[in-house]
Amino acid sequence: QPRFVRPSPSSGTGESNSSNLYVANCGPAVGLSHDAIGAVFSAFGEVKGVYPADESGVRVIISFADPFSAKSALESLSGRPCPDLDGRTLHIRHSVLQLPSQTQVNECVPVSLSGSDLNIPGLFLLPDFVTAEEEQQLLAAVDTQPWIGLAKRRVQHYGYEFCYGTRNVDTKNRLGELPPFVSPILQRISLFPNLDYDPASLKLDQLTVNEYPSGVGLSPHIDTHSAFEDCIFSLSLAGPCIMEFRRYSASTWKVTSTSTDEEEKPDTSTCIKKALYLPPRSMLLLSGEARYAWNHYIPHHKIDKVKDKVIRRSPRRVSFTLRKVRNHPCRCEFPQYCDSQQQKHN
Ligand code: AKG
Repeated sequence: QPRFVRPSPSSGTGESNSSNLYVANCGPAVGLSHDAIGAVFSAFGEVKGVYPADESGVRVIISFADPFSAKSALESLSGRPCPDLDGRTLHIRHSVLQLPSQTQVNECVPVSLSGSDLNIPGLFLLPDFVTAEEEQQLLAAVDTQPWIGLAKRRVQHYGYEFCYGTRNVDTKNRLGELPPFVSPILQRISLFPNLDYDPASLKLDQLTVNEYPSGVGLSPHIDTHSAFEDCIFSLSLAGPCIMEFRRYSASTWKVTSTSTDEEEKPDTSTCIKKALYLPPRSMLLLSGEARYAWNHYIPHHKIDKVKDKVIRRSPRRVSFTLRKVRNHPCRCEFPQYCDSQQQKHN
């Protein structure tokens, strides 16, 4: 069964004791990640999670730790343009829901073992990109550096800091060169067989190291077009994961009124889902359509099903995501997903 949380039919307007809110008109289909949405709502209290409400990619459930925070967020944010969420007008009501369990298995999307099986243009997976010895050296190197604790995982940033609220970088605030321990990886990337670019032009200058404990994933997102150039590389270390890819076509979905009681337009959006097994030491390249038009997502599972095997997540997965910070507006061929080319929605 899909792991969407569904507001109960009785949740229309009553349920004011609920800690959960149903929020329409924002989500990954319009370039707003669950992290960015969670950051806005956490101004009103502890947010336990942000979940897709359905397949549209423009409706989410926000689960607060207590009903007072939910009520206060609803009263402050509903029916008004939200400057921190692209100026979109949020339509919010209380909701009763069943939270998805972290122990659920990814039964809905069959998992491919090879990047080419996914048939997503611009996506490539190279297994064994580093050796087991190099993997240990890279893990040892980051373990000597300070970690930044996020709600469920830890991160390190090099080159430029990545800001989770805006999902962007401050280009005026360069932290410095990338650390020497990534130099061998950068050299090897320049030999990547599927690059459409002259390797000398890649000039990767931002590294985010993510450390995921078992059962922790990553909410669906497209890396902000205006923040980073085309090619995004992600090296998996220490443990495997399943990465899901979703392409939404929700550009026609729109709420035309600012009233919370207004009928929403019928959901005509669709979502194509694919899933890929990322083994430790593999390198994933997202470029072109894969980078600009597909959300990527790591399900919050402790157990993954790959072909006929059930695989328990390892206690730790560490990824190195390497990107080039963009210094000019994006002019990609996917304007519907491009913050540089999108007009604001209200
Ligand atoms: C991100 O940091 O935005 C990622 O997508 C990380 C992906 C990964 O962990 O492989």
